[in-house]
Amino acid sequence: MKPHITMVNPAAPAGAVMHWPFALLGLGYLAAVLEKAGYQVDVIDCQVSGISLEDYKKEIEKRKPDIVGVTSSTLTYKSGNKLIKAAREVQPNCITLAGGPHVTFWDDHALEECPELDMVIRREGEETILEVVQRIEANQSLKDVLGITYRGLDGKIVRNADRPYIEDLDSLPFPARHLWPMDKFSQYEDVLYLAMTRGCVYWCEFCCTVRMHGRAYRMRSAQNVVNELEYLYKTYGKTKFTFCDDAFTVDPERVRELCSEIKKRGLKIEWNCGTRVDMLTKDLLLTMKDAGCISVWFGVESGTEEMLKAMKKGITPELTAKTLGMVREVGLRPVPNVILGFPGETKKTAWDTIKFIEKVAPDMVGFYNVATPFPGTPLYDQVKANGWLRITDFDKYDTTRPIFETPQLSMKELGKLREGAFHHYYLRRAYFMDKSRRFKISTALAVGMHFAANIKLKLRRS
Ligand code: B12
Ligand code: SF4
Repeated sequence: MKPHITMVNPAAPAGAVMHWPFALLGLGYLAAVLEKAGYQVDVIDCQVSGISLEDYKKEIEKRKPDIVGVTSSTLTYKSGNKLIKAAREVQPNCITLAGGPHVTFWDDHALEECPELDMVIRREGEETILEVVQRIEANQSLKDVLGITYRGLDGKIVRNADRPYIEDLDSLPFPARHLWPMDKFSQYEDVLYLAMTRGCVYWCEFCCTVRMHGRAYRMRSAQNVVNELEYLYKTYGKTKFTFCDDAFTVDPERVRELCSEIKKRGLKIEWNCGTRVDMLTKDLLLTMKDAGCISVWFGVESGTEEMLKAMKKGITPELTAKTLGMVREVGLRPVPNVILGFPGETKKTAWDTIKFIEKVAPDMVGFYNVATPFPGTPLYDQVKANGWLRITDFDKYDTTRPIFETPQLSMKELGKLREGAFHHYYLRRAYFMDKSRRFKISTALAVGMHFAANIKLKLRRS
């Protein structure tokens, strides 16, 4: 009989700062590939349903899956392990799999820390999970399946060789969003998520993605992406989209093809995307705007040359300023993402960055993240090797909380810097004097709130 597979997204730990839920692309692609091969698949998304552990167990008891596959990031790793344990408790014969950007680099630890976990599927999962499920169905050995780490017959952990990445991304079916309660997402936002590319050629010290999805860009064709946009519009009636790519504009020609296809098919949509500051021209931005783009996310990371060098980001503050200026000039919104507290950061470099962000994106509050050492990254190795790691509880790795300290910056100082960055933004003269906000009660409230918080912060500091 064909195995029945339940895919699970664990809830974020209590107190973690999280984005609102949506149909995850990773799990969606895996489910779609399995469905296409004729398997019965369903999803329990604990973030979306908010179910308790007891109710989750009842769901597993009801569904009786033969295989349970849990996705996890570093932040949801521990919650994921609890769900694997619980699945085994109520469905003792089920086979348990884990995948995602945490366990890929924590495979042997995961198998040691969670005895109920049978296998880790490393990196890109579509081809591997299909082969694993087919082998389980045929009762065949898993010993030569690429991309898995598992327990051998003698109980020893075996790590098979890596699997090559999928080159033809058009060959993948669209994510199986129908397995999620899509209506429910409208209460948070009206946007659907998709991706055109996988991988990256840069090698930033803090980044997990390029080590997950490979040091090369793989791309879907413009036709294939617009087919998905059209399908999403027809199926869910949505006209707003976010591209989750790390460097959406890596191939300007592909982006132009995409924009021209959107126009050709007459799609009246709005979308945003993320990219690097060295991958845009004014002309490309205008083409994107004309095809519905409204804002562009950037990994700006820092406003200082020295921190950008330390991160091996491969950009300069000058280029960031120029590109963000260009984005504003053509009438799009630049959204800067910042990392504070990378090794080498001092109070001065952090404040230089905060002021830089306010200059290059004066209408947007920057997304100030705290440098977080995710396993598998050089940052993690550096922090461990120097004995700087202070928080080993992965439940705290939500990128808003300091995890390590360096000789230049304590965790307490870093926490205050991040808080200070937000207060500073709202207390600027520029914010208060902005014509669009000047006479609004909400502006007065925002400024008042941050003013009070700033005084509290200063009192605490003194
Ligand atoms: C969209 C996105 C989000 C979305 C959705 C998250 C998600 N889980 O999909 C939102 C906004 C919610 C989000 C939030 C966060 N994110 Co985020 N996010 C991304 C982003 C840009 C794209 C994810 C994606 O769709 N990728 C494409 C799909 C196809 O790949 P995938 O998700 O990796 O899935 C494949 C494999 O991992 C594997 N796989 C995954 N799950 C499973 C399960 C099984 C059983 C198997 C067999 C295989 C398998 O197969 C999948 C298909 O190939 C990635 C960067 C990236 N390019 O991946 C960062 C990334 C995943 N996020 C990251 C971070 C840090 C966060 C936050 C902590 C930040 C924050 N405070 O908001 C939170 C934590 C979220 C959580 N639930 O744990 C880090 C994770 C690092 C880590 N080790 O955990 C990444 C890698 C970015 C980075 N540069 O480091 N994020
Ligand atoms: S942070 Fe962005 S540019 Fe740097 S390696 Fe990761 S995906 Fe590439």
